[in-house]
Amino acid sequence: MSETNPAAPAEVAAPHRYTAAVAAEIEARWQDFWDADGTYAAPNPKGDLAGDPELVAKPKKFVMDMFPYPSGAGLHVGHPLGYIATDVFARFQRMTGHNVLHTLGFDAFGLPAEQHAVQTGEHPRVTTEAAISNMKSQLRRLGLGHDKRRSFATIDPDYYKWTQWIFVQIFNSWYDDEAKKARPISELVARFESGERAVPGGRPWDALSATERADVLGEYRLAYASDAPVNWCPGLGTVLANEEVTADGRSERGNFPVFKAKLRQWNMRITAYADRLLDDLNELDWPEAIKLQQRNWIGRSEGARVDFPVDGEAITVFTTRQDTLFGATYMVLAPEHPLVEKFTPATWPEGTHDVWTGGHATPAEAVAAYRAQAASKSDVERQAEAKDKTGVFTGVFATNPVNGEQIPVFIADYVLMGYGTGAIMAVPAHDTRDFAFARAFELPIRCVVEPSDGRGTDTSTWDDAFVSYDAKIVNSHGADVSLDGLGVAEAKARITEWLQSKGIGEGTVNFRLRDWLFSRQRYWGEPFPIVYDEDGIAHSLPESMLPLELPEVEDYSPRTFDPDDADTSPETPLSRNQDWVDVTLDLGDGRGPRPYRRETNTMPNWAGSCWYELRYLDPHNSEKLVDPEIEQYWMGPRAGQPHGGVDLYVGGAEHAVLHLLYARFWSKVLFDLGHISSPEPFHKLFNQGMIQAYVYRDSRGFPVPAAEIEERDGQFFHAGEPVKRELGKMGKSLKNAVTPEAICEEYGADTLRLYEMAMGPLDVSRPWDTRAVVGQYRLLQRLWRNIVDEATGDVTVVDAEPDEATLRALHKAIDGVRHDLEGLRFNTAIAKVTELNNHLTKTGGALARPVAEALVLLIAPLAPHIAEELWRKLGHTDSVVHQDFPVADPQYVVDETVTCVVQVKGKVKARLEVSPAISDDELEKVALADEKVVAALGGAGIRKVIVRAPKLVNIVPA
Ligand code: ANZ
Repeated sequence: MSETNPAAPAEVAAPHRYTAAVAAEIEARWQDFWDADGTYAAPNPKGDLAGDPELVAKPKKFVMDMFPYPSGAGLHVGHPLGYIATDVFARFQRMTGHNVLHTLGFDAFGLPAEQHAVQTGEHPRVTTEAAISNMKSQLRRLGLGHDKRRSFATIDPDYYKWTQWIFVQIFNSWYDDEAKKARPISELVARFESGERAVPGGRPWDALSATERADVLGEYRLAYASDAPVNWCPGLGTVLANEEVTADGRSERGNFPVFKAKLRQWNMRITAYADRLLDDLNELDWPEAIKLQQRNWIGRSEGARVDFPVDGEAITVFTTRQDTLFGATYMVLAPEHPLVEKFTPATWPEGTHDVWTGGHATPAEAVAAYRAQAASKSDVERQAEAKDKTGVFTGVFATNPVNGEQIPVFIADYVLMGYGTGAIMAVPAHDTRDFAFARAFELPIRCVVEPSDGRGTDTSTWDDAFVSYDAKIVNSHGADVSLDGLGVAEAKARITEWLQSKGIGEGTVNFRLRDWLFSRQRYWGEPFPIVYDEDGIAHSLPESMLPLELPEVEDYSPRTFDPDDADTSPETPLSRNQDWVDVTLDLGDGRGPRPYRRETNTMPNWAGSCWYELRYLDPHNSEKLVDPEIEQYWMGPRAGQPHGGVDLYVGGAEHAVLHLLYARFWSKVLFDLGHISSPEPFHKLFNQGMIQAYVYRDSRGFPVPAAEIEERDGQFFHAGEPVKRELGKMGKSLKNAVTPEAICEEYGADTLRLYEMAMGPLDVSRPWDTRAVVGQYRLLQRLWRNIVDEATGDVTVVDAEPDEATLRALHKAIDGVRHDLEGLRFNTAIAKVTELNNHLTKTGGALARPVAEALVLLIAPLAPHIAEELWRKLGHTDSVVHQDFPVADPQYVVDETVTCVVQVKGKVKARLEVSPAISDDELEKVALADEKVVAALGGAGIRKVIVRAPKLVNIVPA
């Protein structure tokens, strides 16, 4: 580190007190120094960021924040909570012998800038870059120790070149179910060519046309285009991922209706990784709540597929309760199920109940009417438990394979096309929804699981289904299989075996997870590195053509439509740029220059955050995504982290399933293809709480500016009028935003940092209270005063040995703060520093140098500017940032003494005050030398001494 001491502070008005003005001067000066010095540069083992080999040889720590979207509104004090926390932790790690990588980039593709562009015609890059630079200067003021050489934004073509490159890798690979990993698609082609693997459809590979081959490969590629039903939001003019649609079937953003529509869209085959995404969670150090959300999202269900014959076809159902097959009294298909069209007979068959027809003259009419009605509802609406069950009979009966019974087939919207097989066998006695449906449609309800709650097996007396996994099967025997008397698990096993032996079913695992819809009809996103040839076949661009940059356009908006008009389809902003769309390229595939049409969708804004941790490692590499040696150094698997990954990742709990699942998926693909050594991106995850704020509302319920509130006798007033106070979010719209600048101006950044860290445990949400900030300011003032003479500005410390009481206070603080910082308990760490500082203030007099120095080092991770300043004042020439964090001397940490009982011949003869750390030998010596013990022994010899340090000595005289 540099030896230079930056210029001394400008003269401040005497006395030399720590004031906001002093803080401002110190902070700006050290921030400049750190930048110029490269204090936070983390060296790589090689490449352009190679550096200090001694630092590289240390154990690494990669400490990372979820990177921000650069909002034009700038930061309020709630935003940097996590950034300060990771900074404190990173600083502590630097001081405890680690090479620490800590930086921050920007997740900069996003809708607000695009919407602004749509409204004003200003290029989103312009507003985004302005927002980034504003945010950078706001963050700089907080003294965050970032390695700025490693920062980037996802909109930088140098960055999204690699996002596109990763897309190409994913497009050009398939999931080998046998090897359980992704492999290059060329290997699959080779297997088809050689006949090692049968081509679906049965024809030899050679016999297929180019289009047919492309179609076959499309069924395997990990990134593929399909016509699957998607969430189309005419009001936004774009399709949305399931995760972006609210529980009531509207767009999360904008609250427009969302419809199911069949559109050709790119998807990522994340479902291929469902099992690995589940299994590998076990090795991660993540909050259990987040792991649980991922597990539920992936939704693994073990069950069976069973075929029910109908008219020479078969309806395949997915069930998790194959043990209840004998209780299946009807079937239900999702209204969209393709078999529905095949079945529907011309007239209602014999045995049709009136209630089944919905009052329609023919099955075709009934089905058409019901389908139209179902199409207007969201999946969530359709699945709602409480809702009345609706449906209609299709006019056909299927055969229950276990007992040959003819059971009616319905369509009903409580069965979803997108889950399982889109068809169920209904067991009304043991499934709540089936029970409600059966009651409404007068269908038989047959008990096949013996109720354990005393209600009996006569279902006509039941009010609801009997649902249990821990009961006996009854009424379940057919011609050649019986389940009677078995428990649920045994019955499942038995019937699955039977189904398999008959070739009419098999055990299977079903996942709730769907493939990830990856296209957006947007301008401000990464263009797809995909072109279509004259046959409409998709080709990926060679690496030499990346990055494929966004074209300049006149109009940034996707076409939006009447929000309620489902019969519309997307028109993307890129599609209107003929020069960019229609190109002649030589893709280097031996086919020479040819005309192509570019893909005109863009990637969703999750893409850029799927792999950014990797780019921090080697941000300027133009040859590779990341150099393997560098990736291994920072991310590779090691003891306790079998899947490698970032050592600490801090962010909000709202990213439980989207970003965190997508990033894990990309890591696994890149790992399988050999590009990285870490199959998991984030080893340890921590969710910080939110900083909330009081919202004040006037009599009409409108928020009034929080800064203008007066408090009198516990009542709140604005402009003389009483207002109501509640706890809410902080933000401009609620007129309660407090900016970090305002607090920095009043107290300094160190005070702000301390206050945010002291407010409560990091994972708990807490209300902001500007009036309480001054408490941390006072701590820093007292700390300063304990070291600096306020009259002269001179350091007051003396070269002396501290007294015993001070040593105890100091080492207890050191011990506690060390543990607290390691465990992210910053609030209690601050409490311990405060306690020590109070002790020193109370003792009075000049501090002994070792105490002053330790105090400064203790606070350095939390309040780095004042620590750096005091460290220099104490005469040091190098930065406090890379000093060793103090280590407690155990002799001062333990409680001062414990009482030891000394017995002679079983009787207590003395009580000694000894150190709890005393050894057996030493205690024996002390006890034998004690006056009372000597007297009790009366000169007799000693046969035996039993010592149980530190509490007991038992002496047996000869
Ligand atoms: C018969 C049965 C009997 C069922 C019983 C449940 C209880 P999970 O655990 O969430 O995977 N199901 C299957 N596909 C469906 C679809 N597309 N739409 C709506 N429901 C569907 O749920 C699996 C169960 O949900 C399956 O097991 C099926 O009903 C239903 F006493 O089959 B079950």
